[in-house]
Amino acid sequence: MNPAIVDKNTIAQVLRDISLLLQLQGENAFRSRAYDQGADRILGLTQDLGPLVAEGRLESLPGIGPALAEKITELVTTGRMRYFDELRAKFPPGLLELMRLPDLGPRKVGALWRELGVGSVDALEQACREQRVRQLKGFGEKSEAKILEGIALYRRARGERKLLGDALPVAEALLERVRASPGVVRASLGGSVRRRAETVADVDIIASAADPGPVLDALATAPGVAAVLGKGDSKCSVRLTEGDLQVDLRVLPDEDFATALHHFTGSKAHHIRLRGMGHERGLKISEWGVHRDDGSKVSVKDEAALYALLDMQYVPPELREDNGEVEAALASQLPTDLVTLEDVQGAVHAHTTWSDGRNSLEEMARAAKELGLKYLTITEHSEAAIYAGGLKVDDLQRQWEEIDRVNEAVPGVRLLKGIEVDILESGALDYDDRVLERLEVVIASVHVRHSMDEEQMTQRVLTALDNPFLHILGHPTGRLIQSREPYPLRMEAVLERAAERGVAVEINGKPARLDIKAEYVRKATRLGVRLVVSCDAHRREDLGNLAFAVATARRGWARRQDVLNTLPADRFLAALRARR
Ligand code: DGT
Ligand code: CA
Ligand code: ZN
Repeated sequence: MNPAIVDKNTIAQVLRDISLLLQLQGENAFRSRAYDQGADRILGLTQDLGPLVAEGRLESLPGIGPALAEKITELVTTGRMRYFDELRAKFPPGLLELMRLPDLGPRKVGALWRELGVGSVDALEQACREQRVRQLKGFGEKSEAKILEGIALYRRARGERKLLGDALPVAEALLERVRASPGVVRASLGGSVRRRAETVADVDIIASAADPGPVLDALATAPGVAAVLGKGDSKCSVRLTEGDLQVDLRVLPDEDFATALHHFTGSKAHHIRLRGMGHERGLKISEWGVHRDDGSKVSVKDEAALYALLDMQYVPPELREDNGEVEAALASQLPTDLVTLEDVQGAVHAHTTWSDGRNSLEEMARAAKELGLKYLTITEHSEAAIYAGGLKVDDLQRQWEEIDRVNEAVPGVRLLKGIEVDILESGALDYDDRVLERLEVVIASVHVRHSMDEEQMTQRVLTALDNPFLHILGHPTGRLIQSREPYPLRMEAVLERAAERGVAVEINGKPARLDIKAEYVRKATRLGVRLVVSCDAHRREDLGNLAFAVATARRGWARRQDVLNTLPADRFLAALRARR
């Protein structure tokens, strides 16, 4: 079994839940603490869990005894832990959720349950409204109000759409579990996750199998499932503990797989267009497949066949938004060489312990090499970025020496000497031109003073673009999805100037940034702006952000030749230097 099916986060969550349930049961603190410590140990591991489990080395880790090691091994190798399942079965299923409310731990939840029979968030809300909670020892009128506030907060957080970066890894792990379950012929993610939307409401999975039963069970019993919301003959919906994410799985006969996958991938707007085109050809396209006017069913073996039926090019999921892809596909003008993750040769934008990153230069180099990357641009913050440990000019020389050492020590991957230099309020860059000209990769970004008006901010960025030593404009709009609006900026003018000056524009792959967004990527490519996909890494694991930058590039119809870091290192550097 693929160890990724039960990742470290899920294991830690299961161990923490066991600790909570033991406390609820009134066990001594010593026993429950062992599980919390185990969870900490697992999360703190730098090595992969797979080999540790396979070689029976788990219990050699401090803090993990033989009994705990055995339970974790069972979870990793079978996807279940009987001890946890039995413990969980002793309580109403909603109790664990109650303990996730702000200010409610095992002691209070235990009292609410034993004294008032409260076993779910809804029941607790009702008990507070009926003023029954204040009658309990240790609770009062004030705590009722506070609990109600906490419930509202908790529900609001749950109602929010999730970042793709949080949902995708969880979705992929569950997809693997579905794939590995008995009788599965094909399986895929669907919905907004497959289209790589910036945020998603839930995860959709579509699978084919002659007998859906065991496949639906595989999801219902997956570790990390907080509640099974519904289970029928062909569909199962669950809510996960992690991020309160809902997952819908549909299992169909394989002959219906392609059309169902297409339907549940969406978007709805894209479907509506296709349905209209089907109609003109005497074909009825629906959730149930493609039917002729006489009611007979057209066999559709895969999604490509569906588009072929409509005399159009295949449309990749990331483009299915009805913003021109249908017309382009009919006219055979859809790009067939959209950039892929495999095309990307090197990662742009990485921080290390030299500024506000968590891993050393050598650790980052090794991690990049493991991912098959040929180069990584090291771009620490500059002097003005005091909050982020920005480098003084003197530091640069010493860092270059270390980069040279690492480049010798880790063959096969090359660290490029760069900087993420602050764009000051005036539009000047934070280092002197004489310093900038010695760097291989110069990214310039706005980090402070977001509150300028549109005209001031536009002038600030345009001035920066005029600097002859600038190569790349970093996270150009400064937005943080769901938490910070982009600063006001005339994007059209910025992209035009970037095209004019030959400055590349970053597609930042950090899931909360995705900056520039897909819509601007499309504008940029139309204007002939050169792009880079970046990971904005502050730790090893962030190198994976490249996938989100590539997804954004694809959603913006960017082709391989639009993205400079699809080039080998030497040609990439030459392209950066070829300013206009
Ligand atoms: P989300 O979940 O809000 O992030 O976005 P989606 O696109 O994943 O939406 P979801 O999960 O409600 O439905 C998945 C796909 O199923 C959707 O993209 C298209 C299809 N679908 C759902 N409801 C309808 C509908 O009423 N009409 C049509 N034509 N398609 C639908
Ligand atoms: Ca969805
Ligand atoms: Zn930055």
